[in-house]
Amino acid sequence: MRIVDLRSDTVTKPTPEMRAAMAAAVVGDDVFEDDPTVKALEEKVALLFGVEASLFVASGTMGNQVSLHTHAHPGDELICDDEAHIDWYEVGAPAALSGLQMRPIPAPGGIPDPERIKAAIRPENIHHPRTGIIAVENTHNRAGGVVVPLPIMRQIVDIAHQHGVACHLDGARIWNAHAATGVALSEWVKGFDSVSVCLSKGLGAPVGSLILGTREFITRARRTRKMFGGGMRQVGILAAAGIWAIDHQLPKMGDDHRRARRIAEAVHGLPGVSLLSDPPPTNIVVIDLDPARHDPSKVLSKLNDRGIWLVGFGATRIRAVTHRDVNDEDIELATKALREVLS
Ligand code: TLP
Repeated sequence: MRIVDLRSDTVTKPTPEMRAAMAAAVVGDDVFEDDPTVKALEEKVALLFGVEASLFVASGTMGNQVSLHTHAHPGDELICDDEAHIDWYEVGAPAALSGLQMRPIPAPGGIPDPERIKAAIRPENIHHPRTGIIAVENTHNRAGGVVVPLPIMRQIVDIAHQHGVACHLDGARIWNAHAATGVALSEWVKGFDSVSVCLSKGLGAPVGSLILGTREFITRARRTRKMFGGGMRQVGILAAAGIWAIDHQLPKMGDDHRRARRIAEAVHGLPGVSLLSDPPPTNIVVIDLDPARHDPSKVLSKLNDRGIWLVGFGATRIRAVTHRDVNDEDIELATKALREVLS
């Protein structure tokens, strides 16, 4: 049976061309900073985003956590939104690894309110934790791939800096914000003190993320990465996949967004079905099911029986994510199955 795997954009497998680039990669020991392919990737990404430097890390979680740790002082407070990946899916790492206290702020629709963030910054007082970091996520995963508008990002960065607070961007899918809006990657990261971007989501590389920042920040982040066990050796074989992904996949990301809209159109208006964002702004489709009509776990298992894989995304919610390894034919199979199961 043909499987259409829409569980996440992390499920892509390296293409034969990507594998060829990996096999041909010139490598060295990256802890000694002499892997030329890692260096080439880090320089390419820094240039693309208009920042001084970047650092290859194993995952998006590592990118976020190495960044947070490099900024943090134990006992500091970390402000993020209450649906942020950092809060939901990173295993409590800010507290466990960096001694950070979480201060999640509601952000309806995934769009943080700069005024609410400003109000949450702690005033100077011997009793209070110090507000150390503000983190923003763009595109926003749990909000259904929503693009946080550029003016909001800029306002948050300004507020952070006016209060002497570091600002971090979880830009795992910032590529999708760029593809959806046409706004340059460099604009999306402007002003942030650190940014984490993933190669292993919509770009379809098998492994890897990068941290972006000033040369001084990246030098310190390199030490944190080593402390977290993330110093890798002949890792140019993975960096080569990343370079290939940026060159070949970035220009095609709009196709994923078009396919996500196709899924949304197919389920739009079905009884007991609503979409968190309609139309979906990027490659994530979050479908809300009325529990009086649909049992999400049964829906998922019936879809599974038809070879269409989605994930549960809350008690009454399922998620489909489009990516390089699903084509138009796969989307037709998925929409047919979704209509059958949800009608
Ligand atoms: N998200 C994964 C799961 O962890 C939920 C997914 O399937 O969407 N930031 C954001 C915004 C993410 O969505 C993810 C992964 C990460 C960071 C972490 O990346 P990895 O999985 O590489 O550690």
